[in-house]
Amino acid sequence: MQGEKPDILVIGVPKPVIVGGLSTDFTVHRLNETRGPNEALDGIAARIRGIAVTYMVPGIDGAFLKQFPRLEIVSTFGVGYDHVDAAWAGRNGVVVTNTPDVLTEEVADTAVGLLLSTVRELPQSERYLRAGNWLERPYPLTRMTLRNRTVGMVGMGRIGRAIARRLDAFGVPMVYHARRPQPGLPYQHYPDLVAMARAVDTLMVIVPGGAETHNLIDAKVLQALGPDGVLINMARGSVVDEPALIKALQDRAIFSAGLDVYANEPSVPQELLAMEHVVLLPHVGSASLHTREKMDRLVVDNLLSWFVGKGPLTPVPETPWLTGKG
Ligand code: 8YV
Repeated sequence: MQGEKPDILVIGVPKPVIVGGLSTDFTVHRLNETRGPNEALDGIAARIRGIAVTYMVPGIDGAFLKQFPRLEIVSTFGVGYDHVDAAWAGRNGVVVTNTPDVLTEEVADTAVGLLLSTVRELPQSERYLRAGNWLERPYPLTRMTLRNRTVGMVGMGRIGRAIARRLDAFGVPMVYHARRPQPGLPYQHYPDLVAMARAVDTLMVIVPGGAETHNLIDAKVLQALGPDGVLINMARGSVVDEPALIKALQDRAIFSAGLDVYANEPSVPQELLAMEHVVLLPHVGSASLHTREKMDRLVVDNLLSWFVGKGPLTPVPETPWLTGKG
């Protein structure tokens, strides 16, 4: 990189791979993570040309971003970027990048693990053994099984396809709901989500968060899924109407749920915690050292690539780089 080092603002936990990776080529400033993104920027705002977001810090919106008159790029951690107003950035000539692909297989592995855990009650049977109950009698046979289930995929993007590949190998029939049918897929496409929920007994939710998918899984969808129904959410808490899900579980309108994400993380509703038959993971879809390091590295590499003039490596669709406005 030639000339003066660009000033980068790091928002969120100062991860070593990100802060260390940036420190040679950039002047790195850190926003105190405990005070969130809206604290006073102590006169550095005018110098900032790039922002690195190290996890899902909420509130990276237009009002926040417009404090930086020289801002060129926001490089955020995670494939989901609903915490960044990418549309505002796109309209204002700011590139946004995320970290797709490097987490696809890991999240798909976790999704299948959560599905199996939920239908075969694996966490519950493990708790049973630890409590010494096996010495008394065997764990009860599970009412649910993956055998004879049909999975309705809600979303068929990169991670959805990786999950589908795994379920194909398991011999599990699948159909999918996506805005448009996708060429080359052997599964039936349902344009109508309620109709798909009625036709299957298992939903695997793997769509992006944001306004378009807010409360997509509502009371009507859960009702259509029915009393043998299992809901797996690997996407964002915002995609599921959480109070409606709690009511459906309490009323046994559906049988169970496996959740990796919640509306108000890291807080999980007491009603869900109280349900023994529901499997709750603390948003660990991509959370291995192996994969998180690749995601952190991609946050850095997007900034490096941009500032040596090679363009962003993984821009989001709203970014001017793709729409030709930049
Ligand atoms: C992360 C994710 O756990 O990539 C995503 O969209 O949800 C996960 O990989 C998330 O970004 C939390 O920081």
